[in-house]
Amino acid sequence: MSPRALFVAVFIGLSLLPLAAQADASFTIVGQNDLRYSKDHLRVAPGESVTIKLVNKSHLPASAMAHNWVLLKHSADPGAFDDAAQSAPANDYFPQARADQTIAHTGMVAGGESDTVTFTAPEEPGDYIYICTFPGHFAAGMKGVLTVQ
Ligand SMILES: [Cu+2]
Repeated sequence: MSPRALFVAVFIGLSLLPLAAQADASFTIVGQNDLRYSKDHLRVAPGESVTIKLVNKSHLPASAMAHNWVLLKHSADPGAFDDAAQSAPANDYFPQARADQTIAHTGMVAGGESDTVTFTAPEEPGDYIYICTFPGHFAAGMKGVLTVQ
């Protein structure tokens, strides 16, 4: 590569960096003892790279107050998915047999801990539901909507 071609390549690369940075969406969501996500509505662009950091700020033991974040496909029934999750305590309440109904999920996070997941937003615009599958939490309202538009 000639010095001039190298210069042009580097220039183009640098000029694309801000675009790449803008194309990423990053959210920190906190769960505590109130069985709510601190953010119950997220907005992203189709095909965008999305990073979710779930932080559990509860001081209760993990057996009493852990949280996860599970983003469901449109094909999934949230209630049925949550029912199935209750049968999977050994897998942190994530029903592996229904993994194909999810777009992304974090691990189950105990108080004082966090987990991060990065995924590609669906290309199909619409509202996608996310839920916490720790026993009782979804039923109590620990859910939210990720809007792709
Ligand atoms: Cu929870």
